[in-house]
Amino acid sequence: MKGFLVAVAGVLAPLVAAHYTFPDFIVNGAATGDWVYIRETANHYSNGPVTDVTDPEFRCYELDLANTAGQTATYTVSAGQSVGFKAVRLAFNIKSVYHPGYFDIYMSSAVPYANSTQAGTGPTWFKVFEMPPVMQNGQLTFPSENLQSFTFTIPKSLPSGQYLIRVEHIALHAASTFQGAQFYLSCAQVNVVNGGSGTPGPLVSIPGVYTGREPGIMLNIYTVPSTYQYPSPGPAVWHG
Ligand SMILES: *[C@@H]1O[C@H](CO)[C@@H](O)[C@H](O)[C@H]1NC(C)=O
Ligand SMILES: [Cu+2]
Repeated sequence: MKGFLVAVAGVLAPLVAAHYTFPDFIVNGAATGDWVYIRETANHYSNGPVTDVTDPEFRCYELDLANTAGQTATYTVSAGQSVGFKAVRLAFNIKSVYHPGYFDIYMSSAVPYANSTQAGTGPTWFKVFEMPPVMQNGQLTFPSENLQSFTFTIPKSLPSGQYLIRVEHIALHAASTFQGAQFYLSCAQVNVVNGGSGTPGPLVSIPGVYTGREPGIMLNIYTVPSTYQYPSPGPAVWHG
């Protein structure tokens, strides 16, 4: 039996070990169950990435574009609270992001509700968090690599209301050609209370925010010069 398990793992590992999903929402440090407040993604089993940034599935990668939103619960959180996402890698259930890449989180107001399929279909998205590659001692390094939990504070000035929170990890290990970057993503559904009167922005559409040819998306991470500064794709972070 042991030999059989090892043999199966050996066959499967090259297919799935390198991929991951973000099925768990984190509130105040505690992770919720898989796909409860996060729309179940089409790659929930394969863990494979999105590579076409113009695909409607680039928004939230739902298992079912028409129905998954309505089947997902909405978590009520306060502005100023710490929330986030936990990564899971299918193989051996190791919880972490595996590839070198760029990590960020977007939010979008959700009309009429976070559980509506039409939520987030306009130019309503703004970036709230990022963890870019950084140059260290002449080496490009990736702070998000091998992390399992990613949290940020919902700005106190964010107006109360229904929102989507979209996590995105852009894996860059094979990004030197067009569509070589791998996008791992999912969307949480939240109802923000105790908010303020801030104006989030800049606002972008998803899909639409990227062409796939940005210097932070299409690049060879192994050949950059020691003076290289990674250019984050997409809008600047809104801090509230
Ligand atoms: C969608 O969210 C709204 C607002 O929270 C809620 O009233 C409604 O019951 C939800 N729909 C489903 C199908 O759960
Ligand atoms: Cu992978």
